[in-house]
Amino acid sequence: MNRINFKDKKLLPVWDKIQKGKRLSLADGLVLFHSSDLISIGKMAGFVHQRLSGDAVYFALNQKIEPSNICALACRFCNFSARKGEPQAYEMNIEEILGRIKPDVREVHITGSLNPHRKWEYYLGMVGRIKQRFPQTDIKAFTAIEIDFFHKQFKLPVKEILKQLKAAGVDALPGGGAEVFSERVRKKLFPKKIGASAWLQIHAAAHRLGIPTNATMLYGHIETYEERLRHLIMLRDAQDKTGGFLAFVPLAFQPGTTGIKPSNQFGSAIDDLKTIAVSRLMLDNFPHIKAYWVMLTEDVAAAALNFGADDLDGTVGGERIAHDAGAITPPALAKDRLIKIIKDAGKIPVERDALYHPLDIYADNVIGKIPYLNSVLFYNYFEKERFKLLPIVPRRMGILSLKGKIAAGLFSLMDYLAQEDTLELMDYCIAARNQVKSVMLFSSKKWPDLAGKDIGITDDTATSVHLLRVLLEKKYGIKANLVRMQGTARNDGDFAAVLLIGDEAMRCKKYGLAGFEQVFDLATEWYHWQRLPFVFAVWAERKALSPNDKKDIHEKIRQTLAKEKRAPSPLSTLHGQRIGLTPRETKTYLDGFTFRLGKPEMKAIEIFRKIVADL
Ligand code: V47
Repeated sequence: MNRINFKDKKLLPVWDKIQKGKRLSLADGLVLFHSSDLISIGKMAGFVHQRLSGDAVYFALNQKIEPSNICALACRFCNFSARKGEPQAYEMNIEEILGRIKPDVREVHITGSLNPHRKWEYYLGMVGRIKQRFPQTDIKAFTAIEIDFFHKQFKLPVKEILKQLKAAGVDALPGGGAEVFSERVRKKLFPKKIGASAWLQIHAAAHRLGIPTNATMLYGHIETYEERLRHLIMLRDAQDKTGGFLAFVPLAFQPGTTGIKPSNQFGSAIDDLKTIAVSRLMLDNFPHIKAYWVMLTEDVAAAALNFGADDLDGTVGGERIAHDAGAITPPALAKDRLIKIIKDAGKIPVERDALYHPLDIYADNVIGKIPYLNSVLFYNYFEKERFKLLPIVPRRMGILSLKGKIAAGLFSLMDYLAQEDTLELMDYCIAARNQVKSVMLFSSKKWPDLAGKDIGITDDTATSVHLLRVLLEKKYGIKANLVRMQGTARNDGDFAAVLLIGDEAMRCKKYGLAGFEQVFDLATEWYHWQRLPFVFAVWAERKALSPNDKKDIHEKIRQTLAKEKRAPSPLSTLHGQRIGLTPRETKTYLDGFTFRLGKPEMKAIEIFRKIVADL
């Protein structure tokens, strides 16, 4: 593992915990915040970044819409809000909002004020019209504060508000309004705003409806380090329960003319970088940490990419909240500029949508890495050298490969079969005999009773969805409607069953998915029918790669697997731990796979290919 030359020896026990995948405590967090060994803190956070996101750094072509600044609240830290009639007060109508969105935007981020003069239909109409005019754009809209306001203003339950927004086109909620989960600070700076428990309940309600969300923390004002850490720990606990948070966004306080005098140790680039790094280290269950350049400045955000941040937010046209409070950053950043910042940090620029699906990448020599436990043995010891690693779910890897962006990787079987003319099969695969444990149909019914029913399909699958169809139609002789789901796993009554894969399937198997009492393992279903293993993924590389590159990749995989045989990497256990498995369960799970393509595997591929073609 990485070597770090610690100046501050008090950090050594913390580093030991991080390497062993143990959770950091409040006391550990305080050690980090009080240490001046900034570089070591950054390296530890970089280690976690690498483990979770590989070399990826995400950004979006996005647009902020702040429909109005007329607000029923008057929080002390906010320079944005206004009263109706004041010269700076404004309200946009829906046409104005539509006029601000450029066609290439892939994420619209809507937050505003609590404007008591607007009707519920205005908000639903706004979302619906944006979706209708720009169907390729994800809508990340309304903070928990606004959701709570809608609930009170329009006398509808929170769940109903969220359901209607989702039906209108909201894809995710932004993380604003959390400020700092401290009653002391709340009473002083934003006494009329909802507190921690209401904020967390609204996010949990969104997660249960399959709406993923972000979380923020406004730092650098009157809060203490301990209050920051308690905020992070509350978010970490909430994430353990729902798994629905995508990104954490530390927001650097902009004093503007608020009159708030930040504590002395705050407001520096050192504090910003440390806060990013501590967030990465404490929030071990958050997939992404965002360096919001608008409030950090471009230079600090660039440095943050080596302090644990794996997301730069995006181009951010139209921002006002920070700029009204005196942020010195430009109003927007060009896509090329973001790509350059990320490349200069030695990372892969990954253009994403609001749900972190990679839409494009801007780097060569990228090796795709399926981010599930079943694939870890190929990557734990992978010496990437001049290659870069991009964790990416199977279906998305297939799409990027079609654009010629993936040099090699573990491909979903169906993607390999569809791209056989440009991809060359290697000797390695992920195949399961008898059971796979991570491709599961969670069902409220027995197989025959699924006829004619809607089955929710995880957006990540490229092969398992075909396996499911094959089983339904050829093994059980029934047809069902397979519907792609967006967002997190849930049961909101829309589906008779849901198909999940990878870590999400394992987590749901372990903790159960309410309403779905029957759990079917698709590899078992296939095995009992065909008496053959099932090949879920195969290693393949671009035919156009140079012979040297090909040789290099083969050699690296061979060495990785050989090293695993000699000394199994503790990283597998750590990964298992993150999804609730004991070390023994992780070992048994991994022992159940075949990683070499043998005769039975090749036969299984041929049979599957024929049945799918027949359908
Ligand atoms: O909630 C208000 C903050 C937030 C100031 O979810 C201020 O991806 C600094 O939430 N100085 C809104 N901050 C912005 C926000 C956000 C931004 C980027 C990405 C995401 C995301 C969310 O701005 C408010 C409040 O905490 N804020 N005033 C100020 N003077």
